[in-house]
Amino acid sequence: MYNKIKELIEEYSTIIIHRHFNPDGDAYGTQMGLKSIIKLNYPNKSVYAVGDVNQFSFVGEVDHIDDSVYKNALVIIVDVSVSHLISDDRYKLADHVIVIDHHLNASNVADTELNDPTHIACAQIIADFAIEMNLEVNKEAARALFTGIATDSGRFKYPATSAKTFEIAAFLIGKGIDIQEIYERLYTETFNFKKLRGYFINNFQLTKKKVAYMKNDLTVKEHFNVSTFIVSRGMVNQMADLEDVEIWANFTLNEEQQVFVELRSKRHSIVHVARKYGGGGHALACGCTLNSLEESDLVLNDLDQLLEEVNQ
Ligand SMILES: [Mn+2]
Repeated sequence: MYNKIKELIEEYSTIIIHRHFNPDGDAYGTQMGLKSIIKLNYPNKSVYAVGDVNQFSFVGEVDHIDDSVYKNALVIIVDVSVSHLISDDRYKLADHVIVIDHHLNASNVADTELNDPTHIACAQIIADFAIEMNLEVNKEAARALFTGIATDSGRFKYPATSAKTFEIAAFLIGKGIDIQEIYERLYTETFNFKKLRGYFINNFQLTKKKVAYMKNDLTVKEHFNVSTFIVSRGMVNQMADLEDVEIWANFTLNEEQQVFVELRSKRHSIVHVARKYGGGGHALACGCTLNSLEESDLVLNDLDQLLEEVNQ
């Protein structure tokens, strides 16, 4: 599959790279790292990165392009497979769409698909691709890809972190990147963010099977002046690393009266619960969307039942 992707990159003169909404370090890092690698190895090609921006924009600048650029272009979508999560739906205008992802979802938009969940980060796939295909990687690309790997692996801590992860990290560090600069960017918090963490630590609840959870109505984001995304995905792991807590869940209402659900588990796969409610993701880190905070109890009941079954 690496060969096929390289051939497609070589075939097209215009390449536009997409990724998911609310980009995390991996989505951003993969996108910017791939853009740098293609530009470095194929200087005559026009390469663009598009999508919404947030605090991870230190990794690289997005491009603002006209619809006409998509004519006869190759689109590469990274770190996401399914249409409703892709930032900027103009990928539909492209001549050919490649999806490169490591989530457990089949793509509904790909002409060519590479999905390898053995990689802890999509950025790890891109680095592996570059190494295997003998493509040059410069410091700029290495900085972006290292950011992706460091963030999606929870700083080299999550279970899918492998020997390969460290080999690739070593390769990227060898390109002269400043790890301290990257970590300072990743760890610096705003005053509100720090206070919000304290709020979570002080207020989470437990079900009878000790699923830790928070239900957040709109007052939480308003009080701390942060986005729904920060309250939701940004805060779920404030309930991690708790004694006797195997699973934790974060339910966050938004202005459209939808509830974003973030589910995490220490060791038991929970992705089937996310899928039951129309969501998906990784075995131990996944999510879904509900129509009201009351429905949260259905999810919590399913998680309690799961723990009852696995602990029998
Ligand atoms: Mn990822």
